[in-house]
Amino acid sequence: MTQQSLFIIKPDGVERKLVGNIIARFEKKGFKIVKLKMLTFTKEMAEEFYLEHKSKPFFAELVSFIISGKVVAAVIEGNNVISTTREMVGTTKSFEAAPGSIRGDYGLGVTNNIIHASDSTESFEREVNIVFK
Ligand code: 3AN
Repeated sequence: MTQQSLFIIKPDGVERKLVGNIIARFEKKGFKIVKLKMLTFTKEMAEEFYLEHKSKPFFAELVSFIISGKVVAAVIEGNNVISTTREMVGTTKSFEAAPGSIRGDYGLGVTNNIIHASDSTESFEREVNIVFK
């Protein structure tokens, strides 16, 4: 099923010069880049983006990290792209993520875990409206 997903290379990924490498992984997998941009999140955007985590103890840290530097956001398209992208990204805690996944290969922590990717069609639609509006 052809669908779209959104990924965001977080400030740690940009700072560590992993942008080209990460985009290349998705292109090599066969996904098409539909939209691509570099931006800096405002606090308002970040709070809306992470709304589902508002009550969590790590919310403030999450928001301050995503606004701490430039990010690269992309919409990609392809067969089953949402779940395949999540597999390629790896589990939330970088130190537990499987070798071969992006977080497993490059991630250092939980907040600083290199990349975000939409986890469902609903999340994709909500997120793309914040990042590419
Ligand atoms: P994922 O990005 O793997 O889908 P979510 O949606 O559960 O993870 O969490 C969103 C972000 O919140 C994560 N990428 C991570 O940066 C942060 N986060 C999640 N759980 C924790 C935690 N226990 N402590 C600190 N930060 C967390």
